[in-house]
Amino acid sequence: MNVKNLIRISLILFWFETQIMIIASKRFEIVGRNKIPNKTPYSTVDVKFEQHCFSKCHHMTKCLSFLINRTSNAMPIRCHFYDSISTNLTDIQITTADTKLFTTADIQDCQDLYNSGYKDSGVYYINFLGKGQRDIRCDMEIEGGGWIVILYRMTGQHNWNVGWNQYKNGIGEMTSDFYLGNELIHQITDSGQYQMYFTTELRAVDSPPADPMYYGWYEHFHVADEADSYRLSIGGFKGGQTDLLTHLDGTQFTTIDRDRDTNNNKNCGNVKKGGFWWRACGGFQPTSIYLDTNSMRCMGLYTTAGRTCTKNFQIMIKKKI
Ligand SMILES: [Ca+2]
Repeated sequence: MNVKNLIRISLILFWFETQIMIIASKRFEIVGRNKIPNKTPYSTVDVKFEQHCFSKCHHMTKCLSFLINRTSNAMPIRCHFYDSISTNLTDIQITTADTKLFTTADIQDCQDLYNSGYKDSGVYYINFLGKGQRDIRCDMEIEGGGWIVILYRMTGQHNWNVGWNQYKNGIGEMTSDFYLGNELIHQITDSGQYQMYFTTELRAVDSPPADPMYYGWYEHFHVADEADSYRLSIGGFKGGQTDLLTHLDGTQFTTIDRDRDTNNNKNCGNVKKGGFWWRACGGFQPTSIYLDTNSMRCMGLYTTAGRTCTKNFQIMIKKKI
């Protein structure tokens, strides 16, 4: 057996093992069975073997995703080629047809998406950090785009007054309000140097109307492991109205069932009805009750005008380049 055949057989074995195919510099990964992109393929060809779909897509610069469709016994394999990366959930629909959808696999976070031409904020289905396919929400508008959203509260969904394990594993899902979860945030921020950015819209009724948007940008953001109670490192205030977070550098995460804040008299998780990093329970409360007009509990923060309720909250992180 010559070397060429050996390589060919190895590739085929690898293909059956993992459903991932690497051809030269282009790497493909399966992103769905019985799923098809909403858009029309720019080209469709019939072939004898599935591997032919891979090699054809590889040789077309334009091809970024393809579908393998077994149409009939007479013509067993049909390849549909697409000129976009099919990972956005809104671009894919379920079908009863026997299909396998592949897309280029070098998209592992929001920055990769942005660099590949995905400039719309939203939920994408990608091989996140190479850990497997999952939903992830990206912000593509703020400061160069490519931000991974870790906290998203727009509509008051879900109970945020929950314990350690919920904050560890995450609250909600990417298509609604959510918290990504401390364990994953730890893994992300441990994989490189990360920056953090938050945005919030102050409630006009009790905020200076001229300045309803509030934001903060920090050059350094890291969350330690669970053994260290997801200790926060934050610093390098780079932009925003007020530096609300540098004083939380070095604090551990607190929830209603695990008091790790530096307030000796109270559990800030109980006081604020949500989990976060705190010293004296004040300043920045993105996980508090969404809004209770009776008690005036809300997602709040301290501005120069005093404590203010907010309409929404978004916290995101991005690897420093
Ligand atoms: Ca305490």
